[in-house]
Amino acid sequence: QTIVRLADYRPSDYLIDRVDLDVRLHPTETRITATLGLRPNPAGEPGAPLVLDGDELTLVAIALDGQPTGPGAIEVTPRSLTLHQPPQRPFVLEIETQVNPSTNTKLMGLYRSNGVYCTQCEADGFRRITYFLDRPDVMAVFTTRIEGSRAAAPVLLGNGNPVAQGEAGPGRHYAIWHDPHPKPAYLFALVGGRLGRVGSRFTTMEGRDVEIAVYVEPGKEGRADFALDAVARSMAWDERTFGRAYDLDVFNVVAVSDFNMGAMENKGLNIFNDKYVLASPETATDADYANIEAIIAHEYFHNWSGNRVTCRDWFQLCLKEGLTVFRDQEFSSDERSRPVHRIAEVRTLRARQFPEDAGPLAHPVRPQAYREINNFYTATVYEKGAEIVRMLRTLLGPETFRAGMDRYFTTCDGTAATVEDFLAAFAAESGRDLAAFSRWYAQAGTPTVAVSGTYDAAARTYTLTFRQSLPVVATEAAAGAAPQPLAIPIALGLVAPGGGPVAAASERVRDGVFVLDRAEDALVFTGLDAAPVPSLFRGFSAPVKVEHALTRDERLTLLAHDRDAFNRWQAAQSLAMEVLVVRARANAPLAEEAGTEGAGLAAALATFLDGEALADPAFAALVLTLPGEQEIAQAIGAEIDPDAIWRARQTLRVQLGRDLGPRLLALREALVEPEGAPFSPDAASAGRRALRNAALDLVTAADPQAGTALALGQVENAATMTDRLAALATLSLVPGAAREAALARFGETYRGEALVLDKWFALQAMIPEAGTLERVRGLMHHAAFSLGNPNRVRSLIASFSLNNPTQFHRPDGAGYDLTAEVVLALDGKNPQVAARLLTAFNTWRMVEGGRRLHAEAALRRVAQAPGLSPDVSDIVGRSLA
Ligand code: BAL
Ligand code: ZN
Repeated sequence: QTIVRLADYRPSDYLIDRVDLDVRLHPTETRITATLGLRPNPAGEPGAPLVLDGDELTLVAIALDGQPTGPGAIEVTPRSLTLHQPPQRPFVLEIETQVNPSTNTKLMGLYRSNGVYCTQCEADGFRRITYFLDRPDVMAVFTTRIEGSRAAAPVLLGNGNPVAQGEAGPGRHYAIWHDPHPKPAYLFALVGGRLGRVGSRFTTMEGRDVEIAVYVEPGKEGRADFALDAVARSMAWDERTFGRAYDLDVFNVVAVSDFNMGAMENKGLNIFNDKYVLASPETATDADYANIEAIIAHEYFHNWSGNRVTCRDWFQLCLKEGLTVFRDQEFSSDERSRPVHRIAEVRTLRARQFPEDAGPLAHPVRPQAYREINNFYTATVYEKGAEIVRMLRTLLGPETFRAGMDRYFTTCDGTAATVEDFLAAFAAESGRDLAAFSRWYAQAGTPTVAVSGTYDAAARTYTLTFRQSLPVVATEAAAGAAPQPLAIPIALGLVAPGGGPVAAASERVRDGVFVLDRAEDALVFTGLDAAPVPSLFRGFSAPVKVEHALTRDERLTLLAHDRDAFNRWQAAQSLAMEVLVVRARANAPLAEEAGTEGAGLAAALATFLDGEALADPAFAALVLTLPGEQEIAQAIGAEIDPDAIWRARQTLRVQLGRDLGPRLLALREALVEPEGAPFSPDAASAGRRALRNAALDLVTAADPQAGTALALGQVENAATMTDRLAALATLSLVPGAAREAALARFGETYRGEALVLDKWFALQAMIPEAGTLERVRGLMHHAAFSLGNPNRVRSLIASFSLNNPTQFHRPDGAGYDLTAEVVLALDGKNPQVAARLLTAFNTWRMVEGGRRLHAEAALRRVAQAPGLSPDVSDIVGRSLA
């Protein structure tokens, strides 16, 4: 496997300005004629051979400027087609290829999902349709003629605008689509199939009348309305917030059942995993609604951050993904509750990205080298990438940030850009030197900021000392160079010991933000009559770990009084984390009480709930939710025993459930939706459901018998999938006949609903009991399960391997064995999904010695298997390095 390095980037020797595609759809013998308008690139090497990418293609015919190529003029290998002496002037290559969409189990290129023809071309799928310069800096204007059976494919969709349609012989028809915006091949898409449609119109701020539509499996149109509405809201938001308008006459979204990713931003034709489109109160949870809204927005926002301005090469992936995640997070924050959304973002970052940054797969947000680009669609590129953009806004302020975004979009429109181009726009607008800041893109690993505060009563000063330390991370490209200090924005404020703000100044704090841009620094506040409580990294202003030895009373002050909601939540989390880490480290047994610290937390939460749970139930539900097992493992850092972590967490849950029980039950009553109230997926309604269900969960932890009765009633009578599934999840943690019967009934009720069964698979795979492994093996034989469908694999297998720490890390190694076995079984079918599953081993070096040996043995078995895909080979190689 070769390593591709950023340092080796060279412009393409040839450019393709125009692509005319003629695609004749057929289940097993689809023919594609590509007419490519090429020319030598002035920035390339004159006279170089033209090497087109290809993958699993059958070459049928090729012509150069209308003439068949002579003997020896071309050379075809399994991965390329080379024209040895291309003309050094504009020329036309006509290439006919044949592919088999029905056997394409990799779900890259052209494939069929439930009989629907669809495509996925990012990162390198277009080369599975025709030979091409399949790199993002080669941008062409595409015209696509799609021809297919009228019966099997009445709907024919392409990129851009529709220009013609008509008959194409007996039983066949065609449609022609033209996309006027030059684009790289990874943004190409087509769809052909029998699909239901919902549609509406949107008039842009420029006065363009846009037809928007969502296509789904026939009969499921009623479940597409929410997604359709989310498209219109996304369009309006991007105009309001970033001044970006849509630029075609149509915008289509198509939902398919078999999809490797969440969705794909193809120009004018977004293709979605149906999990992120279809929603009804009976089948989708509030989390599903929120995800649909966020992913619809994400893919739509790519139209500017990704499509109009694309990436020069795949090392710049964060340029479109980090930026677009930031944009979708802002959208969701505006459409929902900003503090609640921020907490959700940080929980995801800590549970997924921090472990990635601390493990063998760590890489900079902009990697320097890769073997398989498909393995870099990671939490680091996406979520940490988004945090970098957010920090930029914090550093520069909202107005300068917006001006920088405008400059970036304007200057880079129609180009394939780099991170340097992005930062240059902000440097130009702000006049600031962003060199130290730019290291966020280059240095892997999560920084730690150690803070200490000292009050000098005589001088009436308060001094905060900050020290940043950065892990040395060896990556594919470099053997762990000494990291340089980063520019870290620290949003902060001081709180009086009894609550209330403190009117103290430091000239180095501007708009509530101090920038730590050297290894160590100190900040002095003057004019203070008492030691304040510092509230640091408000809103989680930088993706760092903070070491700050606040006392319990100081944390309680923040929980009760800080004006920053994120830090109020963080105070509760820190109080809980202290208890959890101490108990887990001590390998403490399950108990009814988590000691005085546990009781103290329960008392603080009681005060909090009494004061404000009903005012903001969504926030209250998050305050009640303890740090997750992965996060606790990160806090412990080494020699992890997942069982000890689970016991610590369970003990604290039991204590909270017991000490807060009457309050929680009263809250459940107070938050009941009135009989017959119409369903709304809005944030307020979802928040009420979240708090009721968080209460049910804790009550059941403390009193399984009473909780089971409540949960059973809720499973039977719930009006929404949110409530039904939450109750079933609570029940799933109480072993016994009631659980088994409820699970069986649920499985039977939803036997025709694949996406609901996914939830059922996931919930069972996450049961923290020794019997789960056999349960998962059994469910792999369920009629609805298939290794060929990525959603099924993720719901059953990945839920076990990535979200059930005690069972994946079973002391006997059987959890590792199951995961390795599935990875190998899947690799021949769908290497991308197999490789993603294998990342479950990311934390293997952190677990205690016995488990570590089993994990290593399982990884070595994978590594030694013959014929591994590049995807799995890359992950296993880095995991063992
Ligand atoms: N570009 C791949 C899917 C996404 O991040 O939007
Ligand atoms: Zn994206």
